[in-house]
Amino acid sequence: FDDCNTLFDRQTMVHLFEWKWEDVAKECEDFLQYNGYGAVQVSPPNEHIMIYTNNDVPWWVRYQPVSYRLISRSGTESQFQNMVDRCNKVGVRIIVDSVLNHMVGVGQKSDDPGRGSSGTASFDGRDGIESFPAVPYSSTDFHDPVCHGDIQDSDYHNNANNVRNCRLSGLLDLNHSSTHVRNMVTSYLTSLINMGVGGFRLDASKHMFPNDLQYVLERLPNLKADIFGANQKPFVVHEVIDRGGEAIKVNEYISIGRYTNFNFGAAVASAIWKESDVAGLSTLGPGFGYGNLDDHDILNFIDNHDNQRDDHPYVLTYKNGDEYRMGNAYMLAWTYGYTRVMSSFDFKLHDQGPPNQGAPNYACVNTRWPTIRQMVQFRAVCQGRAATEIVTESNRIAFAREQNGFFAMNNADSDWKRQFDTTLPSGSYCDQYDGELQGSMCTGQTITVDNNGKASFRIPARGCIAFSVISRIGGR
Ligand code: ARE
Repeated sequence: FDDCNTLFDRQTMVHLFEWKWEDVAKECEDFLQYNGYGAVQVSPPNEHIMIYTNNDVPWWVRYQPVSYRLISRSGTESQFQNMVDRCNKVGVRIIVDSVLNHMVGVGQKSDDPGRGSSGTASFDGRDGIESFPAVPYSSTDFHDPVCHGDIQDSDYHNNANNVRNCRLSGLLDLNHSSTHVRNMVTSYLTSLINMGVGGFRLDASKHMFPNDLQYVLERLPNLKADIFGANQKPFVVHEVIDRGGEAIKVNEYISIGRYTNFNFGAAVASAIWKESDVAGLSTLGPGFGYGNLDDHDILNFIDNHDNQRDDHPYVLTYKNGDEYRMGNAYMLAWTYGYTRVMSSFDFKLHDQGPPNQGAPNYACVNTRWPTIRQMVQFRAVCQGRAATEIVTESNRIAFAREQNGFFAMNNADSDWKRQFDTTLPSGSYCDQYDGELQGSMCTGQTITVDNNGKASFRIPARGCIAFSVISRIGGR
């Protein structure tokens, strides 16, 4: 379940958080296929609760399922199928955010004012009733006999059973040891595979027993052979937050997929904020502190849809502007894990739902980050190339990607000027961090590499430089 099943030169996933299926399809065709993106993580496609407050529907309704029918704020089943087909056709995989741990929050029911569902299913989440006829689930499918209440904060540190049996903030907790529940979630994931999806981000895996998940995952069919080739297993990444000191350890999940490495974004943020030294980022990888497991165990990211909404995020988010650019650039330049970047929407309030149009209106504003687009291409062209010629100074790091690329980050407050061994063929290269190559014109700094692969150049204070064989002026 570790294999991302993406094309070799497409090594980054993008989370198109809350995007509509029609917009995702268009994004695959118009943008992602040309820029090195291998996969899209899409918001949960199944039917969910709708809660209307002040003319808004919070983003988190997507995490309260009422059935496994494919009808959500992002679109209908046929729109979903159309997106999967169109993205696969241009070599971009769809990874489905799958909410298997629970159903709606206790007490929510479809006939309450201001409540409903994104489809037509009725449901009654009152304690003890717990009825979801469109699956169907009834009260016996939940964990109430083992734990009738919420997970407590202290459980995270000392009671793994409670974390898995009790309710995560009031969400009705399914019992995955039950044959019926196992069959229902297996058939949900199976139907998605049969529609052509490439894998799953499993929401709240921490809150489910690994052996129950293993039972389900082992019963899934292979991916569609006409798209992915014969005998391919779906990609699986478990949402497990384990930054140390937890009763539940990431290691419990890595035999059944990758896990979401929350340490990475934290380490990059603290280095960019100078709480530590960016020179130390050269050790980010297997063996670097707790939870930094092998490459194939890891999905790395700078921020996700949850921690970007924290009151005081411990990670960089779009609100950090240039620092966010630096953090993402570092992640994409560095060799570790499979990477995921975030595409969401501007928000003022934690609960705020997406803007009505679902996707940015590119005709009016250009909301994409050119640096991230360039760095995703950089990562694609450097795939399989080790980081070599690593140079570190205080608050500075630079490295080559073995004859294919070169990256430097200068987090000091003065310019960094020196000679580097780039390992690149001689020629003139265009900086992909602050500029880009447009035809034969470079919109940023030009770097000249001599016959020995050496180049002298300046990296601005608190800035980066990146260049690669695809930014060679005059071609590779
Ligand atoms: C909403 C309301 C709640 C209400 C509930 C039920 O906000 O007030 O009680 O509905 O009616 C998202 C939102 C929630 C939202 C939920 C359902 O974040 O606010 O609740 O959707 O609509 C833990 C889990 C981890 C989880 C995070 C948020 O381990 O799995 O909490 N992340 C995923 C998703 C979320 C989603 C859910 C799970 C639920 O990414 O977007 O919630 O499907 C320590 C621990 C972590 C713990 C963390 C926070 O770090 O180590 O394990 O994460 O604290 O508690």
